[in-house]
Amino acid sequence: MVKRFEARQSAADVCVGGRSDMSLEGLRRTFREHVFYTQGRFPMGASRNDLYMALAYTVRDQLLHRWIRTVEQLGREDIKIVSYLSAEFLLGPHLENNLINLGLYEDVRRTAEEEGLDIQVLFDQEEEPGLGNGGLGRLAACYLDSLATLEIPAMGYGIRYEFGIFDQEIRDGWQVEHTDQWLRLGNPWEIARPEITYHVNFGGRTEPYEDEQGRYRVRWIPYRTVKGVAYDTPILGYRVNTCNLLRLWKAEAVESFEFEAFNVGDYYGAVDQKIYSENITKVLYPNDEPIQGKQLRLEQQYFFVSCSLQDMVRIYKLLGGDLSRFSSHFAIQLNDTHPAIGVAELMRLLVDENGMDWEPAWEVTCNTFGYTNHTLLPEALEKWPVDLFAGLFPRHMEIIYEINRRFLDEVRNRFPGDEDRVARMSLIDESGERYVRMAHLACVGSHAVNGVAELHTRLLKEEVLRDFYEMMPEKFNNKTNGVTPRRFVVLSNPGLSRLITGKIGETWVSRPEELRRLEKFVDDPAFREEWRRVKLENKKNLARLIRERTGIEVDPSSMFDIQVKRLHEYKRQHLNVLHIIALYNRIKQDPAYDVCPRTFIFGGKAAPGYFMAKRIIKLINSVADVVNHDSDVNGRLKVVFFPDFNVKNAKFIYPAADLSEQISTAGKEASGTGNMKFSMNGALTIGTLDGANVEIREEVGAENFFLFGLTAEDVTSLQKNGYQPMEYYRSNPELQAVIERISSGYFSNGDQELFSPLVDSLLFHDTFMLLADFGAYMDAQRQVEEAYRDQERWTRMSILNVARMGKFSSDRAIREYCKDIWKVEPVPVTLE
Ligand code: 4GP
Repeated sequence: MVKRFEARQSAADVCVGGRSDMSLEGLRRTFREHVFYTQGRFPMGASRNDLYMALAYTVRDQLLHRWIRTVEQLGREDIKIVSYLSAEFLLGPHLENNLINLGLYEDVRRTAEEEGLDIQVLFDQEEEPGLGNGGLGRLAACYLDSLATLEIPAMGYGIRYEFGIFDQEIRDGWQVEHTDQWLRLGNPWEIARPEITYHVNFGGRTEPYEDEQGRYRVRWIPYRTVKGVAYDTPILGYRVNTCNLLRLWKAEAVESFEFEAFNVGDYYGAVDQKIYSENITKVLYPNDEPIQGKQLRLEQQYFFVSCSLQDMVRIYKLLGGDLSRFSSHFAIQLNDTHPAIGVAELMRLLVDENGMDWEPAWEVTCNTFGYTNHTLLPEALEKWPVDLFAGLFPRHMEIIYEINRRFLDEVRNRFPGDEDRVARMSLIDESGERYVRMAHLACVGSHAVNGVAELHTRLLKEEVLRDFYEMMPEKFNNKTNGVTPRRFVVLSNPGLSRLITGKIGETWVSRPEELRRLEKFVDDPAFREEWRRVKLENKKNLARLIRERTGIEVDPSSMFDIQVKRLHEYKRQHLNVLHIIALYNRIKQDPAYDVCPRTFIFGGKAAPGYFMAKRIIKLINSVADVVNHDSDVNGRLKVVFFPDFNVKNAKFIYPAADLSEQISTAGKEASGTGNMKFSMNGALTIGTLDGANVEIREEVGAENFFLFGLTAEDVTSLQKNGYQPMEYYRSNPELQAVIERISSGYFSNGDQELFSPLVDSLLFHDTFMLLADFGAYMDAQRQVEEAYRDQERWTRMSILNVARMGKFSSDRAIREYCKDIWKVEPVPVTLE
């Protein structure tokens, strides 16, 4: 009976009319129905959240139709699917983005208005899923958007953290963390799939045995088993019917374990088991913390990777696929090393669970995986103590040893007698305590390895992964990051989008190369005037928000100089602060000093355990307190720390920037993506030759970019020759005065201890070479000031930045991944 029902129904049958009706009347009716039937309210009694939920469900109904059709397509054996494995997806609010992609934004805004609702208030009601730390997680979200927009069959796989990245409050200038309770009021965008579950094992031991054909086999007898349950979120592309799937896993207890404990009367034991299991997906780890020894994090990684791979194997078998051809159906991308254990897990699934021999299984594995590296910082390269790893995953440890044994044989073959190289390349670090090197596992088990900007990829080849590059250069390729113009221009900057569309039509949204056509309007004074008007409006919006969140009044006609990103010493927010203090000192020395009025805006979270980063936040706020209230400054400089920078707030920040601060130490920032978001919104960049800044400058033209500072090569050679920060300090009186301001306690009510860790670190170590770059940075800032004073010139530069940023659309990046790494083609989805 059930089967017959299934056979007769196609998506089109179910979806004609009814809730997928896109007419205004249809939307209004569906919305009212959801208020009543889903939320259980009369319109009069509906809370803001009820109304938001009802609207979200109304929009989701539109997605489901497309989603079901897309999933039907995925069920074809001849189609290759991209599977993006990422421990983080920093999606941002769904509602507005989905409306834009559906092309329903205006209709729904008007309908809401007619119902007496302010749509902005409903947008504000949405809690964003903060399932990521920063760049890496947001990149994954942009890539999902582009995959769907380009009609590529794809799934995202990750973790459904109950608590995402913490909420940041600034109290007395310090960062205070609060748990992020994004699921508190329900999540209308996900669909629980309690029927899609997998068991994931931990601990225990392995045992050899002979199978029916007398072959040597190994089985894993685990100590514990946890259940993963799928939660699916639809990801719709821009103005297409492709609606892909983001499948996030939640950990639950396996019932049988509970019952066993119950049966022996161990009630608390049963509950413990439940708590233990559920812990695995409780909370996202803030990055930038030393990860070694964080057992739970390793458990999280394995948990989601195992669920995801089991899911793919199940899907493939369902289609009748032969596992020896698995890689022709799935292209799996490892977003950094967090899912790298997948290499060993796929081997285990193929060999142990599906009886494949090692060699063909290894071939499948290598053909399936690609690996993206996101960092050059040695301390961020994941490695796990062998004892911890083997304790949790005894079978994977054996598999990794076997992979390593075979791999090191190859190394010895290629480089006879070079045992140093063998030790360097081994999957096991044996230089002291023994570690499993996850990046090495990812390199060996993937057919493609990529960095995220040209400079980054070059440095990977030359330094971090040099041995691997020498042995297998064909694996290495660059994929410069990109960001989605839908969220970061259309949604965030409607004023600018309208202005652009008015001039060149709206095709730029999916083909941003076409923004080039704006160049011919750069000489049109009326266009430039309009351009400035839009920027000013955006700055007024941000000014309002700043007043609301911090109480600080800022002047929208001043230059908005913005640095928002995670707090990290290598990103050098404190170099920015040194510049502010230098300007302040000039004013104090001569109150008539002609400073260009500026509002310095900072935002970003520090990892809770990162002492220096938290101190930098305190410094920013302390400097803000003094500068903002000094009558000599008289409002010409303002400093703001915008609390709780996240995707939702970002919407107001990027479009309001005049100047974008991209000032990391050269060779440290893999790519950066904020740099792209700013520039696409018409901000000019002051930056070092680091990450994607290099390519941005190439695209927009050196004359439209404020470059300063050491190159990556300079940094390396300075380090080699014994960098002495003190020399720079001694030879620069302005720098001395700046440091003196801080260390004297001027910003800390006379407390000379508060910032001494920062000052000492700069004077005696300065790992990130702020002092070496300070002079050049000051000069570049002077050029910024000069340019800004000439508003016509500035506007031209701003227009040219936007016109030439097409390359940095995530659509371009995803096209490259599809062609060079995944070998996949678009599969258009029709609604009939
Ligand atoms: C970040 C990198 O630091 C950043 O340069 C890059 O743009 C971004 O990944 C996306 O590729 N890394 C992380 C991380 O966010 O957690 O390692």
